[in-house]
Amino acid sequence: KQSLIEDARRERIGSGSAGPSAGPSRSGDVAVFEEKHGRVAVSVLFALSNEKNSGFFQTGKIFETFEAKLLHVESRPRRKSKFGGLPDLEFFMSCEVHRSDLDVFINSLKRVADDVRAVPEEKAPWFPRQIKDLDRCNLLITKFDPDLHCDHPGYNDSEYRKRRAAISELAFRYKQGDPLPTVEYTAEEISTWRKVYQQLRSVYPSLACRQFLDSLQQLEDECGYGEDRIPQLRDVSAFLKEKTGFQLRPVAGLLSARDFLASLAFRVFQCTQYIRHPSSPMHSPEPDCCHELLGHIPMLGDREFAQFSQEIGLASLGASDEEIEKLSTLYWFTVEFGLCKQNGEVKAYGAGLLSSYGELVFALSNKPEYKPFNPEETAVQPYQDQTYQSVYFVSESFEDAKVKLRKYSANIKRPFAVRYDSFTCSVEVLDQP
Ligand code: HBI
Ligand code: NLE
Ligand code: FE
Repeated sequence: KQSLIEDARRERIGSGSAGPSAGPSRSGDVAVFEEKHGRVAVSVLFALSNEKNSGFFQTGKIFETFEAKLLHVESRPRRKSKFGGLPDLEFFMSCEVHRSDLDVFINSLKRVADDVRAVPEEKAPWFPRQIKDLDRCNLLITKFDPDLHCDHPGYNDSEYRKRRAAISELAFRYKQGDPLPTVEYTAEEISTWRKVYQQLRSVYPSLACRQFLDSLQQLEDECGYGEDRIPQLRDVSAFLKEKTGFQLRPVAGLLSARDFLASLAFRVFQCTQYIRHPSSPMHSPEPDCCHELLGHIPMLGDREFAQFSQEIGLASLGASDEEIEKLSTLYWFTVEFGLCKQNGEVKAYGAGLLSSYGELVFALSNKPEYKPFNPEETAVQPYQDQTYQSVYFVSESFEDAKVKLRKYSANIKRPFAVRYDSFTCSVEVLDQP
């Protein structure tokens, strides 16, 4: 028995020195469904006869030898053993192993177990399992970069660009669990904030939804919101944590939709900390602290809405690129630009509206087109990210939007289901029945 393990170890060292194998992630009859940083997650099904009890412990040794990190273990009785004793057991194990070890690992299992088999699992993109994995969700997309895009209002303003770079640096250095960085805002930045705040505050009572108004009032009473100072992420994050369990993390700019949505699954909201250019306070095509603090934060303080946001996030984990595109469009027409009915009137709840005086007034002016929110249709509606939307979707209520989204998410094809465990801030991955 010992020699078997020794063989495995030797083979492992041998194949390890050959370097990581390139090419497709399918190895023999084992489906690989995740890959990042040289480790892959595999699901293996095998059977062990119960005549000799040692089989299970031998497979255990193999997992140990290959430093396999177990993700899931299950067993079930298979059939009565030939000798009429205890039934044989069938095992299902998911684990992470080094990519270069995969073949040898499987071959080693085949020597001690019967019917080592593939679990019909499709390859799914990597996704974070624990809140600290969000440190790896940092793919920025350069869409409205003041350094690269000549129509960005800050393109010709070198002071502005320097400031943006310095604030971005804080986000690049941030690791999950660090205290949130504070920014000493300049008088000019505060003056931009003041303009934005005053203009918007005057129209909120007639145009914003009830949940937003309630939450903003609390932020003004308890969290230092007001026109004279730009709230710090640290204070706001502590406020939200108490209200809905959401917390903030700093981000340097627009993230890939996949990374951005993934953080929502953990009730983490990625927030920019710089402010828009002073030349265009009433609308900015990119997120900035006005957008996060005025548009998103009050909504994230509402329990129902927080849950809606997290559910979009959970639905995105491991989804295909096409599904991510649809979820991100759904996010766009709800969380960013959504309208909802309240007491017979239509109100704004989307953050992109609640942070842009120009678009907020436009969206509720009866000029654009309005459609009822319906995930299948909304998910494929082309959208506008440079200027105002030409169509807005109206939900009956958050509850209604949540129920519809849940139905939609349940139809997304994934070879597994996910469940968030709030005690450990981690995502459990379950096999789809
Ligand atoms: N990144 N920082 C940041 N903020 C957003 O609001 C944001 C993003 N990346 C993608 C994105 N929004 C949209 O694609 C959503 O529709 C997901
Ligand atoms: N247009 C919004 C604003 O001006 O605040 C920002 C939208 C970010 C998606
Ligand atoms: Fe946003």
